[in-house]
Amino acid sequence: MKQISIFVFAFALVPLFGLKAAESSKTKTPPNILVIMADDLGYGDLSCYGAKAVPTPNVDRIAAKGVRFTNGYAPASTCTPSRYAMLTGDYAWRQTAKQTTILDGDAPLAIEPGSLTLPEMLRRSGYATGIVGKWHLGLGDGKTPLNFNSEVSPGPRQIGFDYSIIIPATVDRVPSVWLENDRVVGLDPADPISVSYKNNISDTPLGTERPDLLMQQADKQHSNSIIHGISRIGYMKGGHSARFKDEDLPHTVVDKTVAFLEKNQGKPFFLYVGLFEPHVPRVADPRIVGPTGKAGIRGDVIRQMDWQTGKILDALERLNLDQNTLIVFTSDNGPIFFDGYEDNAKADADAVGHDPAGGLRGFKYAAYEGGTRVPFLISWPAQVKPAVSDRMISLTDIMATSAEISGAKIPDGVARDSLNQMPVLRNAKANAVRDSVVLNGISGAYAIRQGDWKFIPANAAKQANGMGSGANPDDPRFAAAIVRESLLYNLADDPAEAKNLATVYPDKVKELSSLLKKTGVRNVSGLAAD
Ligand code: NG6
Ligand code: CA
Repeated sequence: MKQISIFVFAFALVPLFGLKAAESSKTKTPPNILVIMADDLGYGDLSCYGAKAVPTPNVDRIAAKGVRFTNGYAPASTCTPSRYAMLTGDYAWRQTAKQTTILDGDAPLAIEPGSLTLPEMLRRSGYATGIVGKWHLGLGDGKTPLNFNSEVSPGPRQIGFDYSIIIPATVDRVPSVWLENDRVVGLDPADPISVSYKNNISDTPLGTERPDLLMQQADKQHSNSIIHGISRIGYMKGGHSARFKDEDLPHTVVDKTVAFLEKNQGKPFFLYVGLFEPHVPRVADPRIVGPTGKAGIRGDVIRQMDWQTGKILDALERLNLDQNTLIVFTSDNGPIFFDGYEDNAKADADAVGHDPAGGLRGFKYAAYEGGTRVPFLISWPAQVKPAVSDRMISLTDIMATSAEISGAKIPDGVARDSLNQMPVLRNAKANAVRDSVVLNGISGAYAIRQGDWKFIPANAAKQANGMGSGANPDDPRFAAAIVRESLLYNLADDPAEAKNLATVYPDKVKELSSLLKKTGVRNVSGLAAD
């Protein structure tokens, strides 16, 4: 009797063990890695982070399946340095030779070709790598003038992406075209493109000349060439058949992303999707969002961003890739209402009580929390349980985390600001991997957060700078980013950075000041002498 029961018991275990073995070998396949980065999306802009007036059910699907970080950071409050940091694992201010402030559409490549970036690391580990959407990290070598009529290189494909379909800078900067694998899409050789950020070479009227042609009135900086009813920063001539229409952008993003997923479903892949929303100019396609919703146009383009995310998630599910794909959903910097175009964003949001920064202080451009703390979701259903985590994480950490799960090695001196966050992803209650983070605003503003303390040294800037060519340095929005006196906050008691404790805790100021110096930050006037 005893024997029989042991036999039965052992037999019953066989299928169980068999299943376990199959499961673990399946999850041993390196996961796909998909980074979806919104543009200027704030900490309070998603319904999974508490937004009431802007529904984001699709992004919320990622939150429901993964870890929602409440202390996730973009290391800069503007696009170029944040994306640089994400792709290299280094804070952008570490590099000296190249420019990593907001780049023009004809600026040279800001990342060294051939360097070991996040995509290059994964490519060397056998991943298929691709980028779809916003680039804004420069193109060309800076020696020969950029020529958009032939191969535009070096660019994404020289820093690790096998496949690339990008717009060069921002939607509000010329050239208003797509580049696929280094060539302008839909270009007629008989109508070559030229671009200038200095001289008016435009063959379409300027915003300043024909405001009657504009869908949205714009400030002076955004009033150069008009492309399909929107005036942009910079002058563009030719390339008429290649010029995108703003309302088509989300469709191209979805189509190209889904095509990449279909093509590469058989191997591990790394895909970086740079969504354009809710950055200006805000143009929503009514075929996607229907009539304008409660929170106005900014709410509409967030819904449009959510729609694209949903289409991408649907494709992953259809291709059975959803379990073993690690998805990061985040933003490159905090939100802003007015950023050059009169689209009534602030009044519409105020009317429904929508706060894009979710109660944090400041906006895009500033080193305050509102400029740098962003939505940060990571899901990987095969390995990571849903959780909410208050542990600190930065965009730079995507690289070391990806190395860990793909088996790639990061040599010394590379990805210096990147930390492997797998311990936190595996156990939301694990000790924090990241103890501090450095944040960088415009005009040389820096901040360091360590634990609950945040220190923002005064900087010497008299006027705002670092906002890209043509911007008005006297603009009050930029002035708000300048730090005139050193600031110390305790974020646990004062998440909105309202109570400056710098004179109350001078030792804390000293400690964080020397910690910030130790990271390598230079030329900040408010740092204490050693
Ligand atoms: C600024 C533009 C802004 C935006 C930004 C880049 C002003 C007045 N102008 O120069 O509209 O294009 O550059 O944004 O602010 S980012 O998110 O790509 O960094
Ligand atoms: Ca941005």
